[in-house]
Amino acid sequence: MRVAFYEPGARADLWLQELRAALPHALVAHWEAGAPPADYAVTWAPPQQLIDEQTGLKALFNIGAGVDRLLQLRLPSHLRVVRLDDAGMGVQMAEYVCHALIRHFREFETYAGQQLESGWTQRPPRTRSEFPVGIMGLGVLGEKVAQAVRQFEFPVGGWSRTARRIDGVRCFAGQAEFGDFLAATKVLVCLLPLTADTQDILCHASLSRLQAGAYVINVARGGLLVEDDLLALVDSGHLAGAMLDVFRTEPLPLDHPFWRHPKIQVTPHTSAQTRRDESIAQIVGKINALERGEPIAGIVDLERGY
Ligand code: NDP
Ligand code: OXD
Repeated sequence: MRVAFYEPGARADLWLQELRAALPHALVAHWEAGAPPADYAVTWAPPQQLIDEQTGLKALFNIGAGVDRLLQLRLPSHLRVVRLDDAGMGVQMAEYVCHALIRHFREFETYAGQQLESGWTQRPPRTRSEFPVGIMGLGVLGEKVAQAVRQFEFPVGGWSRTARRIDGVRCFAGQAEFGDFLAATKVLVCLLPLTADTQDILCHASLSRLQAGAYVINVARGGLLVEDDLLALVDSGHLAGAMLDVFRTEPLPLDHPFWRHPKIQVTPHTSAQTRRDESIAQIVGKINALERGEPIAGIVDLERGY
């Protein structure tokens, strides 16, 4: 069996070394133009040429949960694209979102400001029922985040494309229930994939339907959020602020107003990093399952875009 590996980052050699160790009977090689036909490809941000040349792939594994970038390429409709299914990212997302939520709810930013001036003033306690959390996207990561947020006894809602049932989560689905979902949300967490249907979904029209003083946490993709609309709504006071991990342009340009905005926190696309060990274990497990003719999870619907 041949496996073609492509990853433009600095850690490509480590991936290759560990993939080889996990697939001792396979020939695992860095993909290069003109490479022999492979049975599987394991890639992040591959070039179009890899897709065009490797026409006999049984599956192409994306080293990430989001496939928006991959789906910008011209892919044959029969190509089986497999994305990462949690692989250690769920717990990181839960950490990040709970941190952002609690930092906002408990006003830790205010205390950090006070400390700079040796201030000692307790803020009055806030009530959880006044901070309902709404999670856009109840997939692998969204559901994990919903469960983590529930542990802190916030009311939790969620919105997905098709109807879902999750214990303790008020579920909304589809366009018909989008308005009700927004109106029921004070802390919005975005965990949607970036697709033709979700591009720019966080815009003036939707964000202004959130409860007054709402807070936005975007950990999915920058293309979901219209950044100027968010800024305008924070500056008008309708939104209390935002914690953002993903941006329309990454790295965030040095002159971007988010850097210096007192009500916006930014992190460098780090809310859930790909864990090499867990990802390789998952990918190798799936290659072995496919070789045995068994079904696998995480196959992307190319038409739907996720
Ligand atoms: P999943 O595919 O498991 O879940 C996607 C969810 O979004 C599903 O609940 C789906 O609905 C819902 N959805 C999709 N389209 C729509 C729509 N048009 N309207 C309403 N709901 C919709 O994805 P994951 O949970 O694994 O990952 C989510 C995203 O998180 C990734 O696509 C990626 O972009 C991002 N991500 C970001 C990372 C970071 O470091 N910042 C790290 C990892 C992922 P349904 O259930 O009905 O299918
Ligand atoms: C992913 C990411 O999609 O890291 O996995 O953003």
